[in-house]
Amino acid sequence: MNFILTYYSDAMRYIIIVLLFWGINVNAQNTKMETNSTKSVELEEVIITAAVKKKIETEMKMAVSVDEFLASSDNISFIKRGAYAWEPLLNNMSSERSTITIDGMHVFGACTDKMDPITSYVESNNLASVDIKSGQEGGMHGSTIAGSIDLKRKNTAFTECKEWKGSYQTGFEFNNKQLFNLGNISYSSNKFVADGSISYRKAENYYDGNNDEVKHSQFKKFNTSLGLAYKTNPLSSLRVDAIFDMAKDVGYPALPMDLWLSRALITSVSYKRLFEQGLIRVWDTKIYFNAIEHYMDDTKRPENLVHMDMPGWSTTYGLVSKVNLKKSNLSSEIQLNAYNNLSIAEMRMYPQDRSKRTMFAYSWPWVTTQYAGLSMNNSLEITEKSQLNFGGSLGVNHNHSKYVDFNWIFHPGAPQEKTRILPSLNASYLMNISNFNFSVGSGYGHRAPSVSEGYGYYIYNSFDRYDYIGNPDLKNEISYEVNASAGFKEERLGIEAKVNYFHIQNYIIGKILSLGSPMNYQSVGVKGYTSLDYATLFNFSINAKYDVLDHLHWKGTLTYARGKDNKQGNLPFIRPLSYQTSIQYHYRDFGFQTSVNGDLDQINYSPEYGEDETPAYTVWNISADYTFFINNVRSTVQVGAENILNEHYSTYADWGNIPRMGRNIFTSLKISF
Ligand SMILES: [Cu+2]
Repeated sequence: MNFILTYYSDAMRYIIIVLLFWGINVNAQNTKMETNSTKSVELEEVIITAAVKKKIETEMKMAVSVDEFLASSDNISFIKRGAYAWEPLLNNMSSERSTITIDGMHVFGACTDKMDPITSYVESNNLASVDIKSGQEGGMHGSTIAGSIDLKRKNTAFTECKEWKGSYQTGFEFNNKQLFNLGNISYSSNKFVADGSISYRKAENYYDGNNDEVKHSQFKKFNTSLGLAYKTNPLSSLRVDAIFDMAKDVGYPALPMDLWLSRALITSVSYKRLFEQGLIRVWDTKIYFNAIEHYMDDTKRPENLVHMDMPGWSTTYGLVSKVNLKKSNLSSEIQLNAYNNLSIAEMRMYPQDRSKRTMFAYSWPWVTTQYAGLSMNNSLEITEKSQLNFGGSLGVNHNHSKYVDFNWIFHPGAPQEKTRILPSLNASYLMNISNFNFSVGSGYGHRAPSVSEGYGYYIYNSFDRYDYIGNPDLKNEISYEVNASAGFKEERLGIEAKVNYFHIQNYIIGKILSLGSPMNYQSVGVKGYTSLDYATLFNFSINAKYDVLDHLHWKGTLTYARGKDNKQGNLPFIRPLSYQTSIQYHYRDFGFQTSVNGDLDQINYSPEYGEDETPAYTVWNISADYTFFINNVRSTVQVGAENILNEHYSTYADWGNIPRMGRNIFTSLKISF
């Protein structure tokens, strides 16, 4: 696999470099022409994608990382182990409880310590949008409890005339000396489309609010992607896509080790067909393959007396096939998901002398997960002002552990294979009354334990300092969910409140095991994954925006969450009351924006799961930009500062209370043609 990845990376780099130069040459000679004569079906499709498209930038910053962009969504929070690869929590639930996909493709991280959430394998310049769905509404891509996050890649539409488009972004962030360069190019014609992107980021250690260096917080990331589409006939097209991502020398200040190298190759071939009439409107099928390799490194930490190499590999192939149907006032979407994943993680222990290996174990003993599921979503327009959405899915999940002996140490006689049936149902009702809109909904769904929860062996968790052991016999986690929303909208003012409540049966969490001794000298004991009878979770958010003047906009968000176990104890990683407010002002080609965000005191923390009380904090940010044109080239420059007051803080979800970045001045330039 190593060989394949290296080979692909070199080949892809070459192709992209050639494409980039070719693009620049051809564009110089190409005169642009406007066209209105696209087919109606294609137009319809373009409009749909245009409506979904949301720029990957936040109010404050036009050049953001994928993590920074996700952080601007009010139902996503993060566990942070450093400056890189934050673990997204949807509805205050850990990433095992949500499905995170790239264009519907399942990709699984190769790190037992969650250093590599899927969001770390894409880059902001190869994404068009991120589709976040809460709870069982997110069940289209497979079984879930918290919902789904689908990262949608850039995908240029066919055009009547030949067209070249491109952009280049560069920037520098002063706090951690982060330099980034992101380039994009696309070519489109009537028959053929090509999208290419390339990016490189390099950052050194960052400094906290006391101007102290946070050691081991550096990173380097290279990412490139290529997509080629060919129109096989006026209504169908074939597309090939690939992403290659490589991170090197990434520090995780909150963990006892760093990352030496992680590589991902994510590929797919898809076929899409549109239908001009009849019940079926769109049929979209994709087969995919992705391979991830992950190598940790603890040799740069002087406190480690014994060294452990913990490499991991995750290989997935799968199929997604989707049809969109429409008949009078009912539109439906049916999706078939099937995938096969193999997760392997090794633990090799060495004394100072690396020629003597003292121990070997599989922390993921070659665990295969096979999943196949059929999902359906329907939306029925009852009247012009009311709509009923309903759907469900049925999935089969099969696990196999090749080296089951490791699982037998704590669970003697546990079966080597396990098959689970994962059903899900959801319904919601939406209504508009003049300027008001309301919705109520409900959901029910199962999920299978993750590879670590089911089959993990001595996975060290530096947050509570326990080694975790998986249990192959865990029951399915079962979620019962209700949700509601109410909104008001008029010309200048918009306000929306959302609430959801989850009752999760067989909630999976680690509990101290009396047997077994810790393997790592830093760990204080062994915990086994077990099921609580139930746990409950409540999330609330309110969003408001107001156009004070034509060019002066205000926005505000307030979120609150509460999570409890079956004994009314607090669940870990639940965000305290948090707020965010921003003002944006435009004058001609100038833009100014300022924002304040923060969390209140974390009162409901959980000492049982390693948490302590985190005090309140407030962060103030400011930025300004200027846009100008030179011929047809649009350029924007931006200068700003995050955490202007240099507040020294860490959030409730900062692993090991590592302090966050202090004052950070950032500059960026974006050129697009
Ligand atoms: Cu790792």
